Amino acid sequence: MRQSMLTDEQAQFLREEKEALSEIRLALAEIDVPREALDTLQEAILQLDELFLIVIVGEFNAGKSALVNALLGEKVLLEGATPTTSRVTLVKWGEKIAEQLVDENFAIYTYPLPLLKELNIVDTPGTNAVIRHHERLTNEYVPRSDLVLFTTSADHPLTESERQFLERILAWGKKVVIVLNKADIVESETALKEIQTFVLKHAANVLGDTPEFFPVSARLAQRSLSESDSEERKRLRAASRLDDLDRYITATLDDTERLRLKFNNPLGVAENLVTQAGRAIHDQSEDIKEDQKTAAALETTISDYERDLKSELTPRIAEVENILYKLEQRGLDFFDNTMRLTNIQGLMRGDKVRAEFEKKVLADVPKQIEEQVQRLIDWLVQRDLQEWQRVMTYVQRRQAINIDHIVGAGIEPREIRRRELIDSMGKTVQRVIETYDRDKEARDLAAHVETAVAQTALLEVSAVGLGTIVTAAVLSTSLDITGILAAGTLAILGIFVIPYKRKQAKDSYKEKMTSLRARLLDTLTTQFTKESQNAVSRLKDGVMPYVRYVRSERERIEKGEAILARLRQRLSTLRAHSQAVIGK
Ligand SMILES: Nc1nc2c(ncn2[C@@H]2O[C@H](COP(=O)(O)OP(=O)(O)OP(=O)(O)O)[C@@H](O)[C@H]2O)c(=O)[nH]1
Ligand SMILES: [Mg+2]
Repeated sequence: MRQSMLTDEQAQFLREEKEALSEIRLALAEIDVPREALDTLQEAILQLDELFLIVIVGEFNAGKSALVNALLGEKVLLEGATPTTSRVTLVKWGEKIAEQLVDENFAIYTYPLPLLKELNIVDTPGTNAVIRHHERLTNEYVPRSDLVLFTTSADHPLTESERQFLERILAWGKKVVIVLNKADIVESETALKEIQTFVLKHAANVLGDTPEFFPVSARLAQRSLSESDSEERKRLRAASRLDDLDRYITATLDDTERLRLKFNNPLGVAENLVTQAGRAIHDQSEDIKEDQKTAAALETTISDYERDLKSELTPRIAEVENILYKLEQRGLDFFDNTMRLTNIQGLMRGDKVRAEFEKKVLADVPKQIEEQVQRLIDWLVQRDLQEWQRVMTYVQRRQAINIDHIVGAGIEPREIRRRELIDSMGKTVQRVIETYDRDKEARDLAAHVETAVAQTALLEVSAVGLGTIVTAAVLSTSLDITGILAAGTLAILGIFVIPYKRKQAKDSYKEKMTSLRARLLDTLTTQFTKESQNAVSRLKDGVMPYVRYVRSERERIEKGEAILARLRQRLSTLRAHSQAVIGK
């Protein structure tokens, strides 16, 4: 865009627009928009500094090259009945007529025509040609254009593939003008009107608006140029109707209108990319839905599991506590019943008292405790296996969905990654379940508990089974007390001290039992909490890579959505601003 044509305000806007679009491009790069799309936007931004660009598109053989030749008034470009134009061809102003084949996809023609000082024209290879490569060239060039001359031929006006192409052009936010070429082959004005109605109706359906429409004959226009008879020349020129299109390009499309189209061109491109990115993100968001459900189910079941273990542990350990309370009570009763004056004979025999104590007080407490702890272990092991099986059902459900979707074309890398994670999680869970040996798990757990109980300095002995440990602990506690009743002591102090001794024995016993209970319960609680946590951790290790991936994907998608929302806002502000500085 020639800066001299711009007001200060417009020049300022142009700078802002370029800056904003570069930022938009960077933001799009952040959300994985494909490289080619970013390049397209870059090209469109650069195009702001170039002359107004008209791109002629249409199916092969529609007469695009003939139309450019007619507009230029010279047979510059090659025409032909078969797919002819193979390069995107830029026609621009130059002092001399020259042709430069830049590469196999691109050519530049220079021509000393005044109109070309104001605008550039691009001829493109026809769409729907057998040579798909041509179509690609055309699609790539469309985003750069400021105005598209959509050329359709009167012998097959607006074919289905043309209609689809029109849709693609519209997606880029282009201003489209429809040229119906080869009007000379239409036999009557009525037939031409019919064609016009048909084309405009369908084009309006696509574009949402009735576009400008120019029926022309490039052939008659060209013929008029070589006609020597001036009357005939005029007649042919009039019959070609090319002047209407000419006038539209030179006059109607005045500076302001061109500026408007130019300013809006890269906005349309950016909007289209945002729309495409939005669609891609939406699809990804749909794709991840099943995984979100699965991940949420896994997280819930594991946290429920964790909570259950915690909440069930307390009452189960309380049962052990209860056994110990009863033991204490029986001990106290024992002292009350045994340490009596009437039983002085019995008391004199410490070993007998001790045997009595073991039989009546300790009784089967060790066995009870052992059984209770075993129940706790069995419950923990059972619950653990059950949890793995539950996790397996969620994994299998998710895998079944993958199998359902296996038919269908190319799987995306993201999808592949997700499937890998699901499969590896499935394998881990499967392996754990298949090799789960309940007896061994229970044995290992029991061994851990015994070691822990032995290690809490309840006893300085190595573990020989929980029951034995408990027996020894209780007896060592109680033996002190029965020791108070040693025959010698009684003999020396006589019978008067018995009530006092009884109280002392009971207090001491109570105190020691309290401490024994506290230590035993504390050890069991600590150990079982640790075991529960291990079980939960193992489960988490199996599923967390997947859960974390799903979470991070969700975050990525949300971030993308937020960026796109911001870009939409930014683009609409830019559009409004563009409108304001152009004064329309
Ligand atoms: N009857 C008639 N024939 C035309 C007219 N314009 C072009 N033709 C003929 O239509 C054929 C195709 O013209 P081109 O200009 O090469 O068509 P194109 O759209 O550039 O084709 P590709 O380059 O292959 O995409 C040629 O034989 C032209 O002579 C016209 O106005 N009337
Ligand atoms: Mg051509």
